[in-house]
Amino acid sequence: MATTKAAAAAVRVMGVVNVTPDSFSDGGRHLDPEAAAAHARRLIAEGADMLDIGGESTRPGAAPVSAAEEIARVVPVIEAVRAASALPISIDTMKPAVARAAVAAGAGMWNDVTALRHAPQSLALAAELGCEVVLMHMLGEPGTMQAAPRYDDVVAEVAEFLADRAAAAMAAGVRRERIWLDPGIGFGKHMLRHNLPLLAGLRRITALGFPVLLGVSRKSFISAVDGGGVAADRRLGGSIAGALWGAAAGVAAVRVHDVRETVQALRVWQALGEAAWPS
Ligand code: HH2
Repeated sequence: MATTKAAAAAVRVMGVVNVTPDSFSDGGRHLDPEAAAAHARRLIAEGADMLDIGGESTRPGAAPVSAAEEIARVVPVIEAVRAASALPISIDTMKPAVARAAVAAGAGMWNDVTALRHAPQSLALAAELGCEVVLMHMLGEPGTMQAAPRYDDVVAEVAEFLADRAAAAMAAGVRRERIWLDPGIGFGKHMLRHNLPLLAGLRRITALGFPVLLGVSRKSFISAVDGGGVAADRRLGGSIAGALWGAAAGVAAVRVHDVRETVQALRVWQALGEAAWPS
C-alpha cells in the first residue's frame, strides 16, 4: 500500500476549481464562493495534490472579465482553501493583477495559458512574486484560437515555443526550478489533426527537462474521437485515458475535473507497472 501511494504521488493530480459562470466543462456550478470552496474541499478529500483555481473561462466566446471581478471571484476561494489546508494552490489567470492578489492570498503557482505574454509586465511580475509558473502553449487568442489553427509540425512548433518561453522567463529572473510547461491541449489546435499528434509526441515536451502539466480532462477532442456530440460531463473515460497516456510519457501532473477517479486510475496503473517491472 505504501509503495503504491508513494508511486502514485509521482504523477500529481491538480484538481480544477472554476469560479466562473461559463466554463466549458462545469460552468456556473461553483460561481458562488461558498460553493467553490466546498468543491475545493471535496477535491482535496478525493486526493488532489494541488488545486487550480480560475475566475475566467478560456473557451472561445466566453465573456471577458475585469481584473477586479476576477479577483472578487477567486480570492475568497483561495483564502477559504488556505484556511482549511496547506495544499499547493495554483491561480489560473492571464492577468498580472489577479496573479498578484492570488499569491498574496496564498497561491504558490501562476498558471498562465498565455505563457506570460498577455501583459508586458507579466514576466517581471512572475520573477518578483517568486512563485512557480506554468507556461502553456496557445496559438492565437482565446476568443479566436479555434478559427483555423495551422502548423507544419505541431510537436516541433509547440516544443520550440515552450523552450523559448522558458528561456524568456529565466532571462526575466524566474528561477529554472520554478518553471512548468504545458502543451495546451485544445488551445489553438484542431480537434484531431493537432491534439492527437501532440499527445503522441508528448515525450518531446517532457524531454525539454521541465516538469510538464497536462490538461486533457473533458476536452472536446475526446468527444471527436468518441464519435462526436459527447457532452463535457460524459467524457470521463477519455479523460482518464489521456491522463494515463500523459503518465506514460512522463508528465509531472495532470489537470483534472474528476479527481477521485483519476487518482484511482493512476494508482492502479502505477501498481501494475511495479508488479510488471519490479525495481
Ligand atoms: N485548460 C483549461 C484552462 N486552463 N491551464 C493549463 N495549464 N492547461 C490546460 O489544459 C488548461 C488550463 C480549460 O479547462 P477548464 O478550466 O475546465 O475550462 P474553462 O477555460 O472554460 O474555464
